[in-house]
Amino acid sequence: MKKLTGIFSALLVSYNEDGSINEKGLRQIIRYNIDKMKVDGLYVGGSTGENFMLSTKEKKEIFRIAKDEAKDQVGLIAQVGSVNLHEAIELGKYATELGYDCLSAVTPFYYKFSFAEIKHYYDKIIAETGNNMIVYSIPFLTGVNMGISQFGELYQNPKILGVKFTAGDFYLLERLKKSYPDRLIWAGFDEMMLPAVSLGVDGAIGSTFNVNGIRARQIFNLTKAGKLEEALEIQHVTNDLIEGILANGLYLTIKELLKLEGVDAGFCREPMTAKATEEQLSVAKKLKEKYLS
Ligand code: HMN
Repeated sequence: MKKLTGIFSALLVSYNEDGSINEKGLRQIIRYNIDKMKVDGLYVGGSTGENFMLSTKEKKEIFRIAKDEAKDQVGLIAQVGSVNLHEAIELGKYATELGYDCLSAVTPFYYKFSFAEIKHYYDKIIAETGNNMIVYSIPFLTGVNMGISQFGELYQNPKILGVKFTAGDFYLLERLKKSYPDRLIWAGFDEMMLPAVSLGVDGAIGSTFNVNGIRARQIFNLTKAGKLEEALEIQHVTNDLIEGILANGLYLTIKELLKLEGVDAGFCREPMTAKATEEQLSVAKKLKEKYLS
């Protein structure tokens, strides 16, 4: 198994204007992440891949292409979570057969599942696939908030390696690290990387690393080395960039930034706005000139 710590890009997917997968563009995004952003790995099938708007067949196709392009060059995590447990298991088996190093699954969403149901969901995916698992916790999108004791119950399953923690609750983050020191934590908000790393996270998984991966690594390494002032300088610049990206449309703008680097990052998938307006393009150009040249 490849190392799963460090800087992992939440992989963007290139779509054609009709919403179909642009395989050539997807391969270019993967190459850019590995060759230029020098990431330690890829988180495939996450929010950033616009995954929750795709069919099972399309999700599998993305897992296949990503593994075929990345081979064993970097760590690969497959996000297989779905409100349809049968789909999550099918995807988990598929990604495991392809050789993904680990699975991840978003907490089941939309319905108000009980904690017992959530635990059953993870235990069943793990039992059916035999692979390791990273819990994907993103309460602001799923509405699922788990506390320290609930994580402890999930961690009774030894195949759960830890959590991708996309939240700003640093008290919970600190408590998790202290209570379960053998479990890993990946920071999920790129704009809060410094405080998360200072509290001891083991890795970070982010959308903006597709274009800002070098700075992300600097923040990670400097913070780990205790050089907080230097790390903060880079976090400030990073957050100016992220603020601009968020205000202009998150995935759409990162795709435009990639296109300005010669990567065919394509369109977004409807119902997200598929194509950037002239105004959004011009903002992306300014962001590129100011922060990525
Ligand atoms: C994924 O599932 O694709 C990512 O792991 C999600 C990641 O945590 C990103 N969150 C979302 O896009 C909702 C962040 O990188 C986020 O985009 C960034 O911090 C800007 O807010």
